[in-house]
Amino acid sequence: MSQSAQTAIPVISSTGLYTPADTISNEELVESFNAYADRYNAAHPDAEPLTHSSVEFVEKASGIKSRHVIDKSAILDPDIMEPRYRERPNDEISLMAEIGVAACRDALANAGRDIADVDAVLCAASNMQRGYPAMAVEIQHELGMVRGFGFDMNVACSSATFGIQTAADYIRSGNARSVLVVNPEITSGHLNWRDRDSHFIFGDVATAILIEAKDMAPATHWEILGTRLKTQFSNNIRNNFGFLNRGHGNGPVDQSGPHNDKLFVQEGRKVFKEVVPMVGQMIIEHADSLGLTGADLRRLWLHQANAGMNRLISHKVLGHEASEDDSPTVLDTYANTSSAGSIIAFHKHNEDLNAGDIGLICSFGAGYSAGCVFMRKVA
Ligand code: CO8
Repeated sequence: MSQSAQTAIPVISSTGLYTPADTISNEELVESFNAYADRYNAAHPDAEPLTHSSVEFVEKASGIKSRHVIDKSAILDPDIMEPRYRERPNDEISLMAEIGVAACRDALANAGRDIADVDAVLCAASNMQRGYPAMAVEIQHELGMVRGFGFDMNVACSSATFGIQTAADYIRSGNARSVLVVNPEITSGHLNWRDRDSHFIFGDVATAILIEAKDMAPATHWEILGTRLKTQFSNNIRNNFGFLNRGHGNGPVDQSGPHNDKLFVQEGRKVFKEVVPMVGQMIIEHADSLGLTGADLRRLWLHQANAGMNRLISHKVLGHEASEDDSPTVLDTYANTSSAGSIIAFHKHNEDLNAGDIGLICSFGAGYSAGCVFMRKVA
């Protein structure tokens, strides 16, 4: 790499989005859960009875009204309550790569970028469809990249921001000049739709972010001013699904009941209370290190997990109640899409800003993990 490549400034050239056509409203979701609970209670008269879910609770506690999923019919069938995806042969693209490719193509088109210019693909998501070959390598192949490299990375809800910092570091060091970070999140595959505490939380989507050296970026782009990552161990959000589970000798897991510890579980109230101050403090300290205050920030694109969390974090950072214009939400229609949430918010709500405006993409979630990306618009 040349000397100029080693000192390149990383920018976000574009983003891309793939949204599944199927949607599930809170009303549909709660109706199906309550039918399941009634059937379970009738079939298990000696067990602790399951309590109905409620549309009012879901919207009030989370801000979620609806979510997109790849296939709604089996999820809503009280006799199944799991997604059903056709098993694909090895010579057909996998489902996770397919939706990732769709988001990447959208990002490439939005930047007017030829795939031949792209050096690397990082597939950054909460769950990977398989161990190997890496999803990123399959996406790279499907996009028609005949050089470069790809790998997978998982930092749960913070996967996208960790991917952005990794890509930005490659660009600063000269190891790459154009990097696609792609976040295919098929959360429906790892959500326990029979668990009243969490059945409403997640949705499916894929996002992609094209991070490039400034000298090759399109005229309109977002210059990355600084990135910062943080992790702090917590058991409050867990996913115990893993390849060693069969080694425990417990036999097949009973899928019929409401609680299945091999799927997503969390202590939502504790997460809320612990993550809000952690993230607020992190944003303020990072902004300060860049010579910025809340008053300098035109918009916050926060992780989309809970509307109340975002209200509190925005208030702490901006010093006043945030409007939808200050801190847009997509939670109402997409629900929590893990790492993709803040990127969807950015994708849908950045074009109206002006040259010189400064904004922040911020993620937070399991680990705990959190990531900040401060940017200035260039147009
Ligand atoms: N319907 C009706 N009532 C309900 C329901 C329901 N569906 N669920 C719970 N309740 C009841 C409870 O039983 C409780 O009743 P009681 O007071 O009588 O005991 C009452 O409502 C209050 O329950 P909670 O305290 O649990 O409710 P909260 O107000 O805390 O709201 C939330 C729950 C919405 C989950 C909230 O705590 C929250 O959003 N917390 C933040 C969570 C968060 O940000 N998590 C991040 C996780 S995502 C991530 O990092 C990576 C995940 C990777 C993807 C995985 C793919 C699947």
